[in-house]
This record gives sequence, C-alpha cells and structure tokens, in this order.
Amino acid sequence: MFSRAIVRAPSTSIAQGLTSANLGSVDYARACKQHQNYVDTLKQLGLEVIELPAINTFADAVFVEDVALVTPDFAVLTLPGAPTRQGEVEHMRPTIESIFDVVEYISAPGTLEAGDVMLADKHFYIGLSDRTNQAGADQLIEIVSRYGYSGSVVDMSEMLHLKTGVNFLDDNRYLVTGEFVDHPAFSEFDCIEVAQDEAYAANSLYINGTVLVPAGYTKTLKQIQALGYTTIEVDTSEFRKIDGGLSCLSLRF
Ligand code: CIR
Repeated sequence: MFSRAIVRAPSTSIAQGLTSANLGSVDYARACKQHQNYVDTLKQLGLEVIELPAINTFADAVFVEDVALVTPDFAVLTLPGAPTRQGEVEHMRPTIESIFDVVEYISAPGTLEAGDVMLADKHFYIGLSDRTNQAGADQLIEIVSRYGYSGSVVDMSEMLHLKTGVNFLDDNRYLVTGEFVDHPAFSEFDCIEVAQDEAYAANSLYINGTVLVPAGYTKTLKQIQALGYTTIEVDTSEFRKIDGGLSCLSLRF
C-alpha cells in the first residue's frame, strides 16, 4: 500500500522538455491544471502528497520519477542518462534525504533513470534504454540486493523507458505494449496487451487497488475495468507531448 507521494510543479520552461513525440507545444497553463488534477487524484486515493516547487531551469523536472527510486526500506538518487536532466537530482536530494533513513546513490559511469525501473513484489526489472546503462543497472542490483530485493535487466531498443511500455498492476498482472509484448523477461506473467494505437495507456498507474488510466484510451480502460479494477481517467495530454505519462509524475511509497 502506498501512503505518500512526492510531486513537483511543472516548470515554466516545460515546453522545452525533451521529446520524440510530434504532438505540438506544451501549454504551460494547461499542464499546471492537469498536474493539479493529478495531485488531487492522488489525494482522493488517500495519499499524503509532498508538493515540491517548480524548478524553472529544468524543463523536465516535473517528471520526478526519473531522479529517485523509493521503497519502504530505502531510497536511491539516480544519475539520469539525459545530460539536461542530471542537475534535477541535486534539487530532489534534500527531500529524499529528509524522508528516508537510508539513501543510496547511482554514480558515473553508471546512468539510470527510474522510469526504467519497475518493482514487482520484491524484484526490480531494469530496462537497458538510451538513459540507463549496464553500469547503472549493475549498481542498482548491488544496492537492492543488500535490502532483500533482487533485480534483473531487461533488453529494450525502442521505447524511452521501460515503464513507457510495461507496468505492473498486481496479482502477477502486467500491462504490456510494443516491444514488450511476448518479451522473454515477462513470459511467466499474466500480460494484458495494450493495443498499438493506445500504446501510451500502457503507462497506467496502479495505486492501492485503483488504476489511474490516461484519459481517452477507451479500449485499455475497458480491458482494465474488465479485470475488476476501479479506474480513474486522468488527462495527461500536455505531458504526453514531451513523452511523459502517469507514472513519471510522482514518486510513490
Ligand atoms: C524525458 O525525455 O526525459 C522527458 N521529456 C520525459 C520523461 C518521462 N519519464 C518517464 O517516462 N519516467
């Protein structure tokens, strides 16, 4: 069960965020509104939300998920593979160090963005993406093994982050799309395939029995509801323009 979440307000420079999408420019005011709605939804689910101020010099800083990994037992401050995002970590450090007794760090030559890290029970899947390298993954596996967790790497070549295309719900269930459909790393699990034209909705977010689903992905919404989950649609259209989704916007613990 999650009881808390950390979020950061969108930067005024958010329209300069890194992107491979061709969906137009982010509207800052609309991004702020969508972010507030996201925060309200987390609160509605009973989470205490720690709301950090915007850092306007870092366009992508709203995506707090990439700069830290949090668990009930420890936290890890990462080293993003995107050079323009590395400075975000120093801004997250005081918050993480004030909340967690045990804080670990990823260091060069390792790089790791926690959007590439998916926890399922006590096992971490770590995507080897353009942002997370083998050295970063090796460091993380060594760290988590000291706290009773395990980790393994997942080969990938197409998506930005692991959780862009695969997300753990519960009960051994995963939402998968694109290169993660029939991926050997997840062959033993109950994989729910998200249609190619709704691939963005593979980044739906399970929180304490409810699944947040990005607004507008009807097929995926129905698939998730058919499994018996309560769902809440959350509009993230502005964040999608810079490759961000529901999970990227918070750290949950
Ligand atoms: C980036 O390219 O780093 C941001 N524009 C999007 C980050 C999305 N984060 C995530 O998937 N965990």
